[in-house]
Amino acid sequence: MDTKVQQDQSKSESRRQMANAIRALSMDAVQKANSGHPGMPMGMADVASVLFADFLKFDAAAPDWPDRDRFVLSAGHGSMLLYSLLYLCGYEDMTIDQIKNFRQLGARTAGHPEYGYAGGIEMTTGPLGQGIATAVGMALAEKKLALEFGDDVVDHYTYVIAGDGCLMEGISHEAIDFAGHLGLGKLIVLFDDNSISIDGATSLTTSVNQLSRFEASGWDVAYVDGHDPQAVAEAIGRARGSDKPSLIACRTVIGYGAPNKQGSAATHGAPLGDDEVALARETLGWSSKPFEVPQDLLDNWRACGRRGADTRQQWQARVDALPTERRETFDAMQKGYLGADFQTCIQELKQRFADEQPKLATRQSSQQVLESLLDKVPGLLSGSADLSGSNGTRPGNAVSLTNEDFGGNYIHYGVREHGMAAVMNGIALHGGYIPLSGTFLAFADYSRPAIRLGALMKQRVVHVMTHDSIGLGEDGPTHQPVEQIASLRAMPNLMVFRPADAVEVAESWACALAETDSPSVICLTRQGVPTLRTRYRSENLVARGAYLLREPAGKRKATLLATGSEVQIALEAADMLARFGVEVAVASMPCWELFEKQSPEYQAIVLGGECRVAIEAASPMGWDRWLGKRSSVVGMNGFGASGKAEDLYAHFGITAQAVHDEVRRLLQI
Ligand SMILES: Cc1ncc(C[n+]2csc(CCOP(=O)(O)OP(=O)(O)O)c2C)c(N)n1
Repeated sequence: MDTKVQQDQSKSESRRQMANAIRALSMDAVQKANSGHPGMPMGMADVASVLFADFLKFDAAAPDWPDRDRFVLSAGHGSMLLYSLLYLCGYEDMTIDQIKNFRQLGARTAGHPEYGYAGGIEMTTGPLGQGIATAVGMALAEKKLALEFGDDVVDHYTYVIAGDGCLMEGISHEAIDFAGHLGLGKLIVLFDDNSISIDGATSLTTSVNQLSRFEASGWDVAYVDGHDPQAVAEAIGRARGSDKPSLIACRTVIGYGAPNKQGSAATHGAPLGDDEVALARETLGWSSKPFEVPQDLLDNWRACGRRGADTRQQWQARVDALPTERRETFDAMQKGYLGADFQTCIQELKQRFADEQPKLATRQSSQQVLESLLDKVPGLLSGSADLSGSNGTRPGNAVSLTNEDFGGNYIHYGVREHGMAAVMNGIALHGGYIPLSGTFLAFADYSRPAIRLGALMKQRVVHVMTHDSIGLGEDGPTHQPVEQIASLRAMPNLMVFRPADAVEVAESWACALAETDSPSVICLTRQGVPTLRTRYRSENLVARGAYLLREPAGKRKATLLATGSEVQIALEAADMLARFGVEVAVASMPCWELFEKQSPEYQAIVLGGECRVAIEAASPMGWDRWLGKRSSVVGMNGFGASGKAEDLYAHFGITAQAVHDEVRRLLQI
């Protein structure tokens, strides 16, 4: 046997041993927790060992090193695969006690990997398909940042492990199509091609040829035996050389090593059982006790964890040697700073809007705000799901990012709302850019699962959602959001803004961008609205969540609470009531989540006395939290209709007259 063959064989043998450590830890942790998914980690252990031992650029001592390769476990149910790898490689957060406490309250080893719980977890998966789509955003950000700073500073791959489930989900279509179109050559997906999901064989539910599907989307594809380390290594090596994204279908046996259960759905999501675990130990030749890894093997793994340390130091030296301004810009973009001119820019916009008092749709004033910010905020990356002209996310100074030129600051996401939201999460997680993009508010439902993960991971992502009520008019009830605002407000960590005029739009943008640990939705009108804040004040009133826009001249009899385009209706109603001798206050409430954070004293000042009427052209659900006993909501109690905006407001009774009548009814006068 020649030396090369001998070397290859001994390397493969070493990788198999390393993989068995993953298998043992995974089956033991699931067994101890009496819950979890052993099948996937046992099946993909060989592939993961090759990836981590021979390819992945990382340094376990520096999980946040910006130029590390990203590894996304899209098939998040196989979390023990990731936790085993992090422990074996010596990540500080992942101790053996964490592995022993798999899935227990307070442990870093949650059922599905949770972003922020431990270094080395690049994102939160769980909902299948999100990982692969988020990874597209990471790879996109890498390619753009590399263009901007050069591959001396930015040069890393994004690897994904995805299963049948991830590839069945619709979002995978949006993601792979987009990645293929953009030619994200440093995105490499390792497909756990085991033909098993929970219900049994995937032949029950799908006949798709994944290789053909990916190939048709512009990917390079390969097919390997996932239990042959050398074949896996060769395929990854080839994929790294491609200028297209790559899919490597790794043929694996789910639960590999469990003699009676491997290859069956029984290993997918249940402990193997003590007897089968014991038999698996025999089959794999694993004689160590539960949670013990032989020292030489652990040493091998720990050496992998340190493998990237030199590379990282060399990278740091190159960054340190950059001209000062370049280095400062790179650091500032990594930290997501908004730039020195950000606050001045917002104040100038507010001053201009207050002076000029334009009657503009808030989507239009938002476009003006963005036009100013795009030049000032480094790394601001706009886009839209094919509604650029309608959403106002593409101001005149936006430059399209295309597959030929990544230099632009505007992404045409195509008609892919779900994929777009996930890609934005990936861009934010990667670092370097601040993503924002637009669609219609009614289509928030299409992107909701990704918005939710962004909220769970506390990522600064801005979702511009226009055409925010029946005020959009003739497109009718399919396009008129009714329940979306309430449902978005129900989502933890998400800030929902519904500004009333141009000044509030500028302030909403200031809040959304300055808040680095929450995503935002900015709901904007299609129809024109007057400027209501006609006197310039430097204070950001939207940051209070709600504030009194009109205070009564005499004793306050009631308070009108409104958001967005309905604030002007509230003001008209207040005038009508004043003419009748009834003094009411008008509170604009552009962001409930921020109002919630105010002191009870401030809240009491805004909310005023007992009698309150809320006005919002949307589902009344949720308003009761701000209303007292004598109160009501003027809103939508069903779907909208097709017609002119003003006719629709009259038809659905969302008018100043209706508000006036409601106040008088409540006051019994
Ligand atoms: C959006 C979503 N739907 C359903 C689930 C529940 N679920 C978790 S794993 C799984 C089956 C996945 O099959 P596969 O990707 O083949 O994983 P394997 O059985 O090979 O581990 C399902 C339906 C989920 N996590 N996310």
